[in-house]
Amino acid sequence: NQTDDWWKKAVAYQIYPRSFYDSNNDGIGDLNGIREKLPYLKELGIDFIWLNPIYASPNVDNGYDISDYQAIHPDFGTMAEFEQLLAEAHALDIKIIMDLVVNHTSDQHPWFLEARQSKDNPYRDYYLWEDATADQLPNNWQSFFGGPTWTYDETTEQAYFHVFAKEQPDLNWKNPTMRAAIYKMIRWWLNLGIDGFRIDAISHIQKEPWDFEITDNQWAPFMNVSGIDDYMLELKAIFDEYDIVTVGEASGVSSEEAVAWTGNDGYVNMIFELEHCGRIGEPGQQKGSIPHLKDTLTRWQNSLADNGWNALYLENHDTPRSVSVYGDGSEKSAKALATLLLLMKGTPFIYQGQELGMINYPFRSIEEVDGKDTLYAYQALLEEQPELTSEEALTITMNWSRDHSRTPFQWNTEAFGGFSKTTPWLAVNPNFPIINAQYELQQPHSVVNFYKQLITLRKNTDTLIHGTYHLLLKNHPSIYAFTRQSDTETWLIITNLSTRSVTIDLSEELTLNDWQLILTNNQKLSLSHPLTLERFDALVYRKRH
Ligand code: TEU
Ligand code: CA
Repeated sequence: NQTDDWWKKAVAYQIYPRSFYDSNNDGIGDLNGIREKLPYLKELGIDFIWLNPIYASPNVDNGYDISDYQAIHPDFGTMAEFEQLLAEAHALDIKIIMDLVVNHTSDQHPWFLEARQSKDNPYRDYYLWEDATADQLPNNWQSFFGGPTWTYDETTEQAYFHVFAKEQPDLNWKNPTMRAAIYKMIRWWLNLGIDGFRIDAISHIQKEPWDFEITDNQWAPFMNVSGIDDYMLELKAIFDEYDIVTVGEASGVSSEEAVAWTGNDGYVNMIFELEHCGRIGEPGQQKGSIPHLKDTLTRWQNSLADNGWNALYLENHDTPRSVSVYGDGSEKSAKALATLLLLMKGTPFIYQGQELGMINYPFRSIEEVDGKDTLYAYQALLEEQPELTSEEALTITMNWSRDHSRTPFQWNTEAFGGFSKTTPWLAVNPNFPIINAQYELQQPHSVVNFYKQLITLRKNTDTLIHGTYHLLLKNHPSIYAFTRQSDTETWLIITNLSTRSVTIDLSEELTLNDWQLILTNNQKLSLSHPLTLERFDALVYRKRH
């Protein structure tokens, strides 16, 4: 029975291990640090954790460039420590899913070190090589991190293909021997007892022919290209042998196609779409557009209403902080966003620190930045628009930088926010004396306690898990309101995602009787026509039928 899937009732929590908790005070978060903090996650009400990559890696892309899939990076600990973390999490009834990065490896992976030796090396065909010269690459496709998708290799006078950095060569999925090696690795982790995978950049594993002509979308040659289904079905066959949850990061898969990806007999249980956060950082798009957010999330809710399942998120390790993008940095806006995230239909993913209302970092100079793509974009911007001052270029670049979400978790008021006793790898946000877990847990009206309430509410309410979603006030520029409905009850969720007070009229959509206010971040408003909402008000009502 589909409705019994455990992951539909679950609340997930994303941990960026490097920035969660540093147990041995070397400035880098680690596995023992996560293990020490499991009780915190239990108290929050978390059912499963997604761990960003913890494998051996030269860290060109913070662990997304893997040099050994079956080894733990010494920064994070040992395999024994990983197994201890898994065992203790399981004892608390918390599951753990791992990042599965199989679009590419590190250029330091033994397979690639072999492959680049010679054209007839047995590993050569694990990757994508074409004849080239230093000035004549096989085509003009551009990579996500900037620059060509091809890097010329002098030894063999060919170029290899990569959709991310040149240190992340793409695997050749057409090669069955390569696929078998990846599948063996996948089984190895699943046999160890992990609870599933978040599958990185999986929609890029299939590429168009090299002479494919790019028209409107420059990423089209490697975005969910036809033929990918064969590989997804092979992966699915493995996943189906285990009781696990699988979440594909699948940019380029449309909300219509997502039915095939996540519905009955879908390849994975759910996918992360990237459309709703896609516009942040475009020129003139410093703040997230609320109409765009509403439209996109609603399209996905509707598309997967009867078949398929949504993975819900407002931020992750690749985005700025949602409270800075869609909110005004205030606690109140953090709570309004939490209300949306936890009460839509799908499995919510809370990104570490989001439950505290952590906000963007006030970067003052490019020297403070770590993210490779951010540094590249900053340089490119200065080259394209030499009239910009470095401050202006920094401001524009930082609108969407990945570094905002990667600053260390703020545990308490001690030095470095209690993350570490040494200077951390990335600076702690100076607001840690007010935004931190310890302080907030003691304050009944804090952001973290609001999250706890929402998580409990959701987990105890079948209608909030399986009930239908219906958007209200579709064309309103700042009100995000919807209902969740089952045979027995209707829930009404209203948020005002704006710094202004707004008066709305729901008389065409709702009758007034029998609504009970269940949760709010501000005033105890009973439902009326018209209804005035203050800045970032969030209200949750229930009506039993
Ligand atoms: O991100 C992948 C990612 O963002 C692309 O798949 C996306 O489709 C593209 O940028 C177009 O919008 C994942 C990880 O989350 C990220 O941290 C890694 O850097 C990246 O993969 C490479 O492994
Ligand atoms: Ca450490």
